[in-house]
Amino acid sequence: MFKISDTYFNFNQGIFEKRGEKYLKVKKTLKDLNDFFLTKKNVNLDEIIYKVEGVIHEEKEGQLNFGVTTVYSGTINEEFYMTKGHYHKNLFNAEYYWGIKGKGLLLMCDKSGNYSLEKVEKNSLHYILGEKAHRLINISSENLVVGACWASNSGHNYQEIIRKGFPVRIFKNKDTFEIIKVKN
Ligand code: S6P
Ligand code: ZN
Repeated sequence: MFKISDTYFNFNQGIFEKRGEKYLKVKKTLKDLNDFFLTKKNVNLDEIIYKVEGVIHEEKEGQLNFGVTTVYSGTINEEFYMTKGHYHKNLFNAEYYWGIKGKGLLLMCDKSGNYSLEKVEKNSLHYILGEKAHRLINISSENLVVGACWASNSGHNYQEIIRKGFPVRIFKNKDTFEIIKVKN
């Protein structure tokens, strides 16, 4: 049977040009992220920090999800906009990220507190091993757009991040970024 895909994705721009049946979009505001930034800013809680769009399948073994995350540009009390960051509930499930637009960092850590930071930019490819928590941070004045592919049954464990956090945080310092170590 000849068929035209129900989804078209522009890999240069990170835009869904045709949205199929499994297309999903979520926006995360400061209200959703208040527990994740180091300090609170209780004004404008409706400010959008990032959005995730994707082709999301049932959480069943063997299925794959495809998505794109857009982290907007900005800071909360000098800490750069970022995603919540998570471990996978299925801890051993790995994931691919790749840079599409903008400049950012991929912060990863394990439960023993070992961390690494990778520069994310157009065409950079990142393999996130299972057991590594992962967070995207936008360190520039334009949107950071990052593609992702992961197993549909991975799940998200945010509780561990709220409880313990990542070992470092990324702050704006003049025209660049500063890595601040935090006590957990
Ligand atoms: C899912 C994948 C991404 C993130 C997205 C938002 O495994 O890693 O789609 O969900 O980048 O990040 P977070 O930490 O708020 O879920
Ligand atoms: Zn993930």
